[in-house]
Amino acid sequence: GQLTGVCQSAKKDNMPDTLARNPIIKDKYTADPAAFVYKDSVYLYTGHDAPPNDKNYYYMSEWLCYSSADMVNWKEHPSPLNVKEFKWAKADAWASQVIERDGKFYWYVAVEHGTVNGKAIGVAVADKPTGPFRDARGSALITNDMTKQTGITWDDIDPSVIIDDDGQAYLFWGNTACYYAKLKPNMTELDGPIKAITGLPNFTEAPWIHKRKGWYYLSYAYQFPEKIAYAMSKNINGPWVFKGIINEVAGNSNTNHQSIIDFKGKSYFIYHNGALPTNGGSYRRSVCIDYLYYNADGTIKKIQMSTQ
Ligand code: FUB
Repeated sequence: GQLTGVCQSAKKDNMPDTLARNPIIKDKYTADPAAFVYKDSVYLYTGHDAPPNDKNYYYMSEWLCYSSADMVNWKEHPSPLNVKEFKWAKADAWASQVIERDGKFYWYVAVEHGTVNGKAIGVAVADKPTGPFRDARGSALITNDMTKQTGITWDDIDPSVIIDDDGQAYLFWGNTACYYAKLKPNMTELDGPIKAITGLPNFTEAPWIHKRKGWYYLSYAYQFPEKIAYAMSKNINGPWVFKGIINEVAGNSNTNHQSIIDFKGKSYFIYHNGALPTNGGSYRRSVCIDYLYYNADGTIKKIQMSTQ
């Protein structure tokens, strides 16, 4: 597909000074970004908002994949995954995240389950970051009857995955309650109980787990319309210490859904707003990227959104 980005004069390290102008994808509505760095590139996975013209709800049936070597020029790859790939699911290609382990790529996704009432989390696998991805289990990894904290049917959404330095993988997810569990080395089965996390005030959804310089960071959507807040811990099992808001409500979008990465020496905050001029809003969202800066003590400075 045709892509965006402004051409910048390259510096010595070949990284341009500025980012692509937000929103970075202008020919489709994109939501729920999840980025990861593999070899020399960033791979960015998004949902695809596509409701009928006169409808306002989350109508999403496929995920999209983009890559960039400089955070400015983004290449679109053919959609590597559709909700139809999960035979046990019936709809809703909601938020997701991809991670690599031993040369395979695992894509954790939230969908609507076909027979267990409510949302569920599945996992797909591929040999390349651009797919094609195939259902890795033939069944959901997490279903609504496995989590009892909230009484709602949509608390099993927004998976975020990390492989710690000791090789242990963890899955975080949730809406209203934030859950986490260990994953087996095969990345497709839980390895132990599901636990609910405390100490995250106004947790709405969209947990994103990352580790940097010995600190674990758990960022998440706070209140509704959503701001993005975060907590820090020296231990992935907590206790988590709330550190405040890093991003305000993203313009005219009720949701905000962040992804945080380091790439080639800089840190990035990737999120969505509703800034596309044609019908952009809460159900027609657009992925944006701005710089993220850490303080010397590891805390995160407030994001300066370059577009609302
Ligand atoms: O895109 C559908 C839902 O909206 C996601 O799962 C949430 O994080 C919110 O962005």
